[in-house]
Amino acid sequence: MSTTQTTPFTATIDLASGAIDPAPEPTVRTLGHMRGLYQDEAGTAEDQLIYRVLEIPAPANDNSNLPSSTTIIEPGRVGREFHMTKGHFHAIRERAEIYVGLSGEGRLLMATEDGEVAVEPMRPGTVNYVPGGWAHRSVNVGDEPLVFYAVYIGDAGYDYGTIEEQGFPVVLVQDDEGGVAVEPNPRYRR
Ligand code: M6P
Ligand code: ZN
Repeated sequence: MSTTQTTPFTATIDLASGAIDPAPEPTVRTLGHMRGLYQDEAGTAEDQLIYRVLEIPAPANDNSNLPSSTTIIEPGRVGREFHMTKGHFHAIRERAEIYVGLSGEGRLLMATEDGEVAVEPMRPGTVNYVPGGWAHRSVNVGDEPLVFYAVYIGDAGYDYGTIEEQGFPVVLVQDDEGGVAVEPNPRYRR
């Protein structure tokens, strides 16, 4: 793949809110966009805001360029489960990704197709490395918005279908004392 020539540019991120200047069109995910991903959706509203993604585009979808984005996950739960992203494998499985925590408290849930699991902390200043082959989902376990910045390879692509069909091996739920518990996902299937 040849290197695509691009022009240098600068964007600005507000570290507290995740807002980007110049402002891109946000990708908005409500509960209605995530049906089937939570364990207990009884009585929930289609328009419950879960998260937004703001992308700083890279000029070409190739393996020489690095698009990046902020994600803002609202605090809250669906049943006992904390608000989270859909989660995905990369369509090109070996493509890696970097997450930088900006605001709030979260967990980065990762899993391989063999069912290996990792749960890493996310808070201001954390740098999470997502190796190739690991599906990734971020989870807001705090009382404030979880804001993080992600950088990925331009041609990585999104495979949401595998997670929609199989789920992650574990779920992150609020326990009876108000803490964070990692429990086996009864609906997980490999
Ligand atoms: C991070 C990156 C993005 C991703 C977003 C939301 O910002 O990994 O590529 O789109 O999180 O996650 P998802 O696409 O799984 O909803
Ligand atoms: Zn990714």
